[in-house]
Order: sequence, then C-alpha cells, then structure tokens
Amino acid sequence: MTLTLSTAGESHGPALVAIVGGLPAGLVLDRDAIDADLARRQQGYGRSPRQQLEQDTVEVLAGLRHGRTLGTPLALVVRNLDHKNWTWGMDPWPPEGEPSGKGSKPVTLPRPGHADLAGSLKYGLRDARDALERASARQTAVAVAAGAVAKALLASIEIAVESRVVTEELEARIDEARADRDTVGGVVEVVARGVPPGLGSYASKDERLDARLAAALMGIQAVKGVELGAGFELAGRRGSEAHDEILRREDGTLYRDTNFAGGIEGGVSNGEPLIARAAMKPLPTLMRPLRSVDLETGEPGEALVERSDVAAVEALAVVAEAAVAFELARAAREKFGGDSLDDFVGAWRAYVERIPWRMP
Ligand code: EPS
Repeated sequence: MTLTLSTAGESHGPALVAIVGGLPAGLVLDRDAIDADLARRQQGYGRSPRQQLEQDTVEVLAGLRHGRTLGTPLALVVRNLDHKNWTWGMDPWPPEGEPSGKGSKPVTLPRPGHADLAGSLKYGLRDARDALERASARQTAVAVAAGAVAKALLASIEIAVESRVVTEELEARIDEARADRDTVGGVVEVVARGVPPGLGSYASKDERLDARLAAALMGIQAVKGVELGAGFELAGRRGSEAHDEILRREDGTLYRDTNFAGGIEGGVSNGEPLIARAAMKPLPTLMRPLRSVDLETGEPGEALVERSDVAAVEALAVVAEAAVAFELARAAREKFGGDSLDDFVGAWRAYVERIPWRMP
C-alpha cells in the first residue's frame, strides 16, 4: 500500500487538479484546515499582485463522502480565478474571435532561470508560454492541498509537520531587491515531530527516506539545494562530532541528545525529529530583465518581463512542509498499510508499543 499523487494544471488555465491515491477509508478531512494551508501559501512578503486575484480554496470531486475518505482516489481542484483574464490566451480549445487579453502574444524571449528556453527547445515550441505555464510555481497550490490531506493522515499517528523561513532579514532584502527591480531567494526548514523509527529503508536507493525527501523537495519549483540535519556542514566535522550517541532512559526507551542526522540514519527514520532544509534560488522573472535571445528572429534582446513575485520564500516554507508531509505519509502507508484508518492506526500502535521508543 502506498500513496500516489498525480497533478495537472497550467498557471493561467481554468484550474489545478490533483488525484491522491492510496488513502485509507475513514479519514476525516477538514475543509477549513486545507483552505488554511492554501491561504498560508498565498501570504508572505514579496509576493506578486497575482495573489490578490486568487483566493485559493479546495474543491473535492471524488473520493470523499460527508467529510470521510472512501478509500478511493481523492480528486482535488483549485480554480485559477485569474483565468478570466486569459480566456483567449489559455483556452483549452481553439479560441474563437481575434486574439485578445493576456497570453495572446507569443513569448519568444526566454527568461534565464525559467523553463522557457529548455522547454521551447525540448518540445519545439514557437510560444514559450506552452512551457512556462506548467513550469510555473502556481502548480504548488494543489500540491499544498494534497499535503494538507497527508498532514491529516499523519496526525492520526501523532506526526506533526511544521516549517519556517531560515533566511535572516528577509523583508529588508526583499525591499532592497524590489527597489532595484530584482528578486531574491532564501532557505526554509521543515521539521516533522513524532516520526517513529523505521520509515523508509536502506534496502534500495529509491526506498531511502532521505533520498525520497530530497527528491520531493528538489521537485518544488526554484529549489536548488536540499540538506537533511547538519547536511553539508557534516563534511567538515570529525566523526566524534558528527554522530548522535545512543542513550537510554530509565523507562528503557532509547534517545539521542543531539540530532545532527536530522532524524534519518541509513535512509531510515531513527525516531528523532526529522529536519530538512531547502534553498530557493532568486525567481527568474526580473523587472530589470537579463539578456536573452529572441527565438523567432535570433536577435539579442531582453528577457520576458511580466508580473511576478520579488520573493516566494515564505510560500516555499508551506510548499516544502506539504512535500515532506506527503512523502512521510507515503512512507507511513508503506509501513503500516491498512484499508481503513482503524487498521492503519492499529498497525502503527502495535509497532510503537513493541519498540523501545517514545516521542522525544
Ligand atoms: C510564477 C509567476 C507568477 C507567480 C506564480 C508563479 O505568476 P503570474 O505571472 O500570474 O503573476 O505569481 O505563482 C502563483 C501564481 C502562485 O499562486 O504561487 C512563475 O512563473 O513560476
């Protein structure tokens, strides 16, 4: 038993959709909790005016009855309210009438750092919009909705996931960048508490929890670096300063008083809080554009300028939290299985009662 996530949707198309497979039956979902995460993702300093146009809320089309999962695929939808300004430009069908509104002129000046150039070359496009619409981080809205569902599942086995921005003086950096018509990135941290030992496996690289978390985080738009625990810093330390000694409480349970490993050893959770960080590059749409080449004429030019964020680091924290939650929920489904929530929770309880561990 595992969890699956399929998504579709363009930034200015009608909607974003996600299908979550592999949920147990009987999980209670709270629409307000999902919408609260969607709202958190939209907040944050330095976001685009686009966020004033959108008020992301989740719609459920399948897999839920009276607020409880059916154990069948859960279909989630987040509408793009801005689509009304792109009805010609992003019509899924051949549009009627003369080109009008946003998206009606082809994008031929690719932005360094976005998928515009690579996507145009890869798919043989004459309008880079065909690439950038899907590459856009708008997609993260529906991933956050799926992450909120994963968090509900994790809560049933007492795992809580939270996030924060690690970058210092972010607001000041954003103000300076905005004044210079530039953009900035930053670092976010996700911490999961209550993760029992034994999620993931050293048996093969695609089962390693650290590899899976790294892939989940690196799969978020604009993420260029990921580290777990002390990460890159460990490379410069001695072994005696890099590993978390194993200690025993009076009640017989085991614990560590450091957590350099970030809660994962050998690709398996070790019972300590799971700590992951992701580094976001500065966003590629600059109001003072970088040099580019017009793909239609071959002439040098300046990259596409369109409405965008100065920074989306606070949004990344929420998106990274969702990505880590989904991956942990997937690992928990693999370990504890069960068609119903009761079976899932029952397997978890029997396991944590058997091992010498309690939540740190
Ligand atoms: C994005 C460009 C901007 C961001 C968008 C991601 O979109 P627009 O051009 O419509 O202003 O606002 O992010 C979102 C819409 C969102 O909801 O996070 C990009 O190119 O990646």
